[in-house]
Amino acid sequence: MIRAAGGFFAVRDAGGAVYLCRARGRLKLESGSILVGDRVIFRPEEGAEEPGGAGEGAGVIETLLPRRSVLRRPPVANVEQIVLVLALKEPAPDWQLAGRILLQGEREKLALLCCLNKIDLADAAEREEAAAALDPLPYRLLWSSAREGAGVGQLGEALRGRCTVFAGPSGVGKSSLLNAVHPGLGLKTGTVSRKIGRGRHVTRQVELLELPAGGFVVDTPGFSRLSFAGLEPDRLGDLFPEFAPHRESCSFRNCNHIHEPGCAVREAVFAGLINRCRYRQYQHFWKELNDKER
Ligand SMILES: Nc1nc2c(ncn2[C@@H]2O[C@H](COP(=O)(O)OP(=O)(O)OP(=O)(O)O)[C@@H](O)[C@H]2O)c(=O)[nH]1
Ligand SMILES: [Mg+2]
Ligand SMILES: [Zn+2]
Repeated sequence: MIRAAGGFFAVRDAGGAVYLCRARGRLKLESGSILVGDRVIFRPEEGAEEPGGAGEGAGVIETLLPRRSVLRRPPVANVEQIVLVLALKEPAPDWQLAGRILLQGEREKLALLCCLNKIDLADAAEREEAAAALDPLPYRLLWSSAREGAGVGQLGEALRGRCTVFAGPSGVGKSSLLNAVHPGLGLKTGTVSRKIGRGRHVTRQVELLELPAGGFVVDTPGFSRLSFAGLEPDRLGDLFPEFAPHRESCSFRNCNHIHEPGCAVREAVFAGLINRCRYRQYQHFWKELNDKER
């Protein structure tokens, strides 16, 4: 399924033809039960085997196939990789939101790439600040400018042959970067409000696009809030990959790395081996999850 449109689901078949489908019975009851990226079995409607003049036929979705991965926000199924896009400026990076997106990716065991965009707008101090926020993190980092073309070639390489979702706040340049990689996509891009320093939610829907160089990409509307659902606080530490080399050495087997004595993760934070901001984020998320449980 490549796009939801007014109660219909646009489904692309193996040959690239697109069918506007209704969902059958049980499948359509739950809203959001079929996500962009979902693989489905569908039956073209009588007389619609040959997609019409607009290149679109009609059909009915019969079955939803098992998912390899699912993200809640942006809502998308079966992607292999998340490109988290942040702008160095206009709007300034939201590390808290970034952390939440990374956690979703870790939870689904997806490849993660952080793209710091709009480097053309930032001075050296601003770049350093961003680098510090991400150091040392086990994620691939790409500095880019959709406007001037920096990093665009590498981004194209990272997308080739894979199924990737772009995620991040509104106005950071997700659609602009995709256009820079593949000008033929012709995605609509917007402006950032000077007054409130935020994007204007130009991309309105989640849409799966085929890349000319092979692979698929999902452009998504930016968002600014993301809450955790169904995540146990005990599991949170597992989703911070930089804790992994240390947590085996914690005195307690089920250490929460909050205030237990002999916590090797906290020691690593004090020793500068784990990014302090990321650890603070961990504390913050842990508290949030515990408050929710109670
Ligand atoms: N200076 C500069 N501006 C950029 C860059 N990338 C994007 N922009 C501008 O930032 C604004 C927002 O870009 P979009 O691509 O629409 O941002 P988006 O992340 O897709 O936003 P939503 O669709 O609302 O989520 C546009 O005015 C772009 O021209 C960049 O690298 N440098
Ligand atoms: Mg966009
Ligand atoms: Zn610990």
